[in-house]
Amino acid sequence: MPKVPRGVSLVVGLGVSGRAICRHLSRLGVRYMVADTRTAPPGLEDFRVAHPDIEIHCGPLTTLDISEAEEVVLSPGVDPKSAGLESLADHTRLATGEPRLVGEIALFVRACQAPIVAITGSNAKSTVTTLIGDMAREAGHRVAVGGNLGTPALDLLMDEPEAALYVLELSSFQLEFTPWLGADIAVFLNLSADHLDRHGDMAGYRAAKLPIFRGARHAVVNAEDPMTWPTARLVDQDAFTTRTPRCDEWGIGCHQGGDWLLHGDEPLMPAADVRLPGRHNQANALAALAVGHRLGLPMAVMCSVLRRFTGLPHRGELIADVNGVRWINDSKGTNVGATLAAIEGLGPTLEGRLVLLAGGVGKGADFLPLAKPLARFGREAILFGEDAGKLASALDGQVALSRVDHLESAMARAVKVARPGDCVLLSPACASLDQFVNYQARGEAFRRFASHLVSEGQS
Ligand code: UMA
Ligand code: ADP
Repeated sequence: MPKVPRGVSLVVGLGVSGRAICRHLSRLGVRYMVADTRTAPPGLEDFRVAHPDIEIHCGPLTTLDISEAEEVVLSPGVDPKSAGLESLADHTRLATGEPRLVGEIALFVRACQAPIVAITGSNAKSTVTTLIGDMAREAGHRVAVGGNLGTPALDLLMDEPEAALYVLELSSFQLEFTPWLGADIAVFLNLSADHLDRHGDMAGYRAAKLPIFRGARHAVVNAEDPMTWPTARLVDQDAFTTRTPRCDEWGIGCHQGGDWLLHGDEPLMPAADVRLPGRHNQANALAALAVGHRLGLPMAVMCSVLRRFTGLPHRGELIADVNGVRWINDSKGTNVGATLAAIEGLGPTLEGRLVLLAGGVGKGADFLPLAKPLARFGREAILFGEDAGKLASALDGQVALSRVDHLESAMARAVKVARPGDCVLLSPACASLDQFVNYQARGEAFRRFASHLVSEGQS
């Protein structure tokens, strides 16, 4: 069996993070080789050209002897329970006493000199990360923004080494192999069921995210969700809420006859001036304000960003209004919490009802929380993909249901059932990987269809 030689590190995974890890190790002059559990990972030939001297092993890890590898750096998408890795879980490196199995962020922390703002949660990470980045940039800071959002953290270090602040979106997959983070500000936004196929249950999922607080100087947490609180309270801990704030919480309350964002009893701006729609996005705005305040950013600058920011693609994005029917792309709604927020955020704003397009890979989630809001706001739920059956069982009797094979057929059905005043909402509550390359491809399919309806002038 091929073997990783003693003293040589192993990078597992040839995806976006794996390639960033390799570039970083090459620059540091560390000896390493690469393994990918797939027999033909995408981008293999390009990698060989870029790194002609690096040995690559493709296929199950059980066919590679990793017992003497110096350190194994795992890509986030690789399940640490994969056969071949089990022997490493409890090992530490003799030289440093650190775990031998780490992720990309462990390497980032070792190399990063500037303060880090780290953001996790089940939903709204990308939105809040982007908002904080925009606020800091607008206030004149040299800021680099990335992580799970898209640009790997190690690529930021390489491409933007002069940054004075790194704002990172971190997933549970990244955090569970981060032995020490030391963030200046650690933000835990919310917790709802996701990735349970990997983490086992909610306790396991939360435990994977809690390393966000390791070594943190400040925390920003959700006052309404104790699952986001660190196990031991940090001295400097801020909380946001959509209720009237207590003490110096960040919240929403009545001022001049309307809802305002408040810091304690200090009015900041009318809630309706936050450009992003819905109460859930006002919570996101408050989380970003709490972080920005800790960073010392001027309130006027932060509020002007909130007035302007229209949101990221595939997150509650209005694509078309055809004959009085709005088509909204929330393809990034890949778990129940996100879809719940979309239904409850949009439902009350409609003259008509919601036609929900949902389905895909449910990742072991319980879909029952969607039943009541759909009974209240739904016209029909059109279900597709691998877990359509599980969704149907959870929603049965609460809202009209139809089952189709694919998103294309779901959209065709939506054209038939939606009435003026309704909203056709793609918020699948599931990952896309059974039928699409990623959630972006799913959202683009929706965008093409809805845009075509506009050019056809029909609904
Ligand atoms: N894979 C294997 N064997 C391997 C390596 C990867 O089968 O040896 C598979 C994985 O199971 C997965 C796919 O390849 O299906 C990609 O995995 P990866 O670890 O190579 O992923 P990267 O391309 O490095 O992208 C990762 C994040 N992906 C995951 O965590 C699955 C990206 O987040 C992130 O933008 C990128 O690093 C940069 O930091 C995506 C994501 O879906 C958007 N994240 C999840 C989420 O947001 O819910 C956590
Ligand atoms: P993440 O990076 O955590 O996936 P995004 O900002 O990309 O977060 O948003 C993901 C999904 O979560 C989108 O469908 C969005 O509409 C929804 N969402 C946004 N804010 C919230 C919130 N505060 N609570 C629940 N869902 C939210």
